Amino acid sequence: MPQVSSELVKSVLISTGFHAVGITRPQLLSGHRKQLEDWILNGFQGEMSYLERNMEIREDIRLLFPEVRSVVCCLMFYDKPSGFSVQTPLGKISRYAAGPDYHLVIREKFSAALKILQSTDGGLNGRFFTDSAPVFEREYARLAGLGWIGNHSLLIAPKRGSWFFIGIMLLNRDLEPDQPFNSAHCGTCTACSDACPADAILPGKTVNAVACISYQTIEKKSDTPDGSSNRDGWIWGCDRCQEVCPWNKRFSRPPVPDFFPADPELASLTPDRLAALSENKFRKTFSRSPLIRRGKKGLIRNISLL
Ligand code: B12
Ligand code: SF4
Ligand code: SF4
Repeated sequence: MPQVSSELVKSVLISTGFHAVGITRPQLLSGHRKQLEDWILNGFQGEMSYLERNMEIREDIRLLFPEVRSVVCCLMFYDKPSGFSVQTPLGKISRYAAGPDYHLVIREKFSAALKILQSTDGGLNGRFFTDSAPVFEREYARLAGLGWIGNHSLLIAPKRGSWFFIGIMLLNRDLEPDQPFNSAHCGTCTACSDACPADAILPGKTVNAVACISYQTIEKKSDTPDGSSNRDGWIWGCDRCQEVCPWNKRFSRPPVPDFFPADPELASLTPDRLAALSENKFRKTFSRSPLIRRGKKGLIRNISLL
């Protein structure tokens, strides 16, 4: 049986629904490990203690999947149609969370793509993930030539902006790598750090996660107050640093059917109706939504802290 080529891997991933694919080789990311360790020493991780674990794997992706020969990085955009509003009767909900959970969508796409590729190459073995593995995803996507890391610390794709998720597939095949994206195009712009309602964007493309509204509304489990009290109306995530970025203002893509239409419940759900929903009904209503993550209690906490 023939082995897959980089062209075939890319075309299968694009046909399954990814919007950009780049390939690189596994690398030792010791500089990034050191930066992450310093970041943690500053306490920027807050309650996200998982970031303190598996440092060896973060540094060397081969420990995650010893057979890995190629790191295939994929972008999936979640742009919304013009006129879309993050404002709901509950408060502002980040646009990534308005439709189905990207973890589910991306996993389904990777699973379908790997099956297709394995039907051509029986010895092909792979692992895939988005967000969930101890991997420097933005750096790998940069090494795979997909964009640069902006001052808000997110990856920006040239002429496309940053409204996307990164998914990674590790394969046991030597594929042709792409050129890393070695330039950066923020120039003298400071729009994201100027606009951040929580002053969370620090010099050196660093974000103090504890201050960031995204952490406060999604990641933080406890009710102990910390970080900024200014939530800027957000009850789930925050899009401010990306909304003001000229790369997102200048370039937009057609809405992506996988993430749209937005959950119809969100347009009509008021705080009173939410409070009246049983936990069971809440879980059923939002079974494919990222909002399920902190349960009904978490959402109510976020609304009460506005
Ligand atoms: C933890 C986390 C968060 C935290 C911390 C954010 C952060 N900036 O790190 C919180 C909860 C705040 C968060 C928020 C959001 N997140 Co988040 N998050 C992650 C996660 C799981 C890990 C990121 C991480 O490792 N942070 C640790 C710190 C230390 O990283 P860092 O500050 O960038 O520092 C690195 C570099 O700057 C570099 N560096 C700095 N100086 C130097 C110097 C040298 C010499 C070297 C070598 C390196 C170096 O080294 C550091 C380590 O890599 C990734 C998924 C993943 N596995 O990568 C998603 C991810 C970054 N998040 C994502 C998204 C979409 C978001 C939100 C937009 C969601 C929302 N709408 O609310 C916000 C955006 C906030 C923001 N401006 O960052 C996407 C980003 C997609 C993109 N376009 O880049 C990712 C990639 C998830 C995915 N799979 O799509 N997130
Ligand atoms: S997501 Fe919001 S709070 Fe977090 S860094 Fe961006 S603008 Fe600031
Ligand atoms: S808003 Fe400006 S500084 Fe921030 S990421 Fe975008 S281009 Fe870079």
